[in-house]
Amino acid sequence: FAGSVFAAVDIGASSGRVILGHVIEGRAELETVHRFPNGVKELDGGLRWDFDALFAEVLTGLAAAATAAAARGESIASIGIDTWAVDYGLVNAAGDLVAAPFSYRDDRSRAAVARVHQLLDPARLYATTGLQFLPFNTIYQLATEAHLDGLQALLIPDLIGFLLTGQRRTEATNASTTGLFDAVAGEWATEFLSALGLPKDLFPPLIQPGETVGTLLPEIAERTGLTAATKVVAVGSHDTASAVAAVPAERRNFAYISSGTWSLVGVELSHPVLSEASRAANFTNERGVDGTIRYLRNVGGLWLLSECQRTWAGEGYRPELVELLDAAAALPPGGPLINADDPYFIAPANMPDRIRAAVRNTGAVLPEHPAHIVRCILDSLAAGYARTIADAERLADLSTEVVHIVGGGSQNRLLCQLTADATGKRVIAGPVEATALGNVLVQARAAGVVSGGLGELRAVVRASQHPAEYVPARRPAPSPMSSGGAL
Ligand code: ADP
Ligand code: LRH
Repeated sequence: FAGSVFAAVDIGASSGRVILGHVIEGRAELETVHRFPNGVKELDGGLRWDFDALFAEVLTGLAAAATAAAARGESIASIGIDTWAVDYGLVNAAGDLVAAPFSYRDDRSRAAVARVHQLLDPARLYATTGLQFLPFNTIYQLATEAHLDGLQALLIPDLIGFLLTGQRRTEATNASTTGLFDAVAGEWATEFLSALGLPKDLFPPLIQPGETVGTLLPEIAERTGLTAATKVVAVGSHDTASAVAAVPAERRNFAYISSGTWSLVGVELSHPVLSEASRAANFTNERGVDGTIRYLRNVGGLWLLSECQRTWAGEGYRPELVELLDAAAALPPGGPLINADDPYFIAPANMPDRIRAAVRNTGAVLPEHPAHIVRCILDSLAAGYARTIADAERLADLSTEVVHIVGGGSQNRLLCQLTADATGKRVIAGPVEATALGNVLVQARAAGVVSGGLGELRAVVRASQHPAEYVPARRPAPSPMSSGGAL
């Protein structure tokens, strides 16, 4: 397979990219050939994703990938697709998307939660799906749909795969975020579909990471310059599943934080934890690559920060991110904290005001300057990470020695240091593009370029990058001279 490269289409809530991945002699090299912004839009009376624009970016990216590969005398062996979870597009029998997919940030699903819970007790839902309650889980979104007859729901990466190949499948790691997937059996929880009056074949059949979805439709091959024999291979199509697959862990006892728009904080298990205590702590048992369980919580994320930046930019204040982070780092520790998980922060509206209000509710005061808001966000995230890792250790009955931070947020040195301080554990930061790397590695394994399980894939990640390390700040040693209070 010398000379084979793989294309990863990786679209997060804040940006997308098409990346070429080479895996040669146990090392992976990534080359970003196309990058584009993403975000929710007010469209047709709701917060939606501009899917037509996203799909056009995917085609532009694949064309750029074809050109870049050809320039090196290589050919693209396959394409893998991953995006954020939970959301779906509805497709009719003719294969047309009937509307732009809603975003999980649209609040229409909130009203459906009580209705779903009347039909399906939350304890029963958790015992089967093991899914963290989030008001936007697919199950609640589907409960708002008035007409589903003759339609199929395709999760976003599956929708892209369908438009590329004409094949309809549901990739299993992402299926596990719907609230309609049995965490133990690894199959659809069809009894929940029937209880909600949803068609049994609402979702296409499952496919596992590493299996082939299909080959490119002739018109897609023509538009991108790829050959029609190019395969689309299922990867961990839930972006977090691909990111966790590329965590460069050396041993088994590690915690991870996939840090971007959201922070997905947890551990990897071989079996789900479906206890009431786990439900009370709102932990999720999402499916990982190779049937692993991503036992984690969705803790708030850098959405809080990027939304503040958006608001400030609207007011004419546009500092570089690094400038804001440096100013926040210069502030003393011990400032006010908010609960970054509060659903209050889900919608896109004036974030600095909402953070100030949340701080006021705790009885504290946040000074006016943006640096204080940034520091409050990062302190609150780090506190949330520490709490969540401690909860995961307790609930899954294990202990971790190291915290791996991957994704865009792994570049945030202040956040990494605050996380080391709050957890008291060593933090290893990177890769930034773990998601695309996990995507590429699953394709490379399907092509026979690498072999083995997640341990072997992670060894490739370790051989391919230089992570940054953060050690917990040493607490000041108690001084016999100090007048009191020091521990
Ligand atoms: P998603 O996949 O959810 O769109 P990413 O993993 O791309 O998110 O992470 C995006 C976030 O990473 C941004 O909101 C930003 O806070 C952070 N980030 C990106 N670049 C940097 C950087 N150079 N330094 C610090 N943080 C960064
Ligand atoms: C991160 C993510 C996360 C989900 C959220 C909807 O991009 O996929 O794992 O909880 O988006």
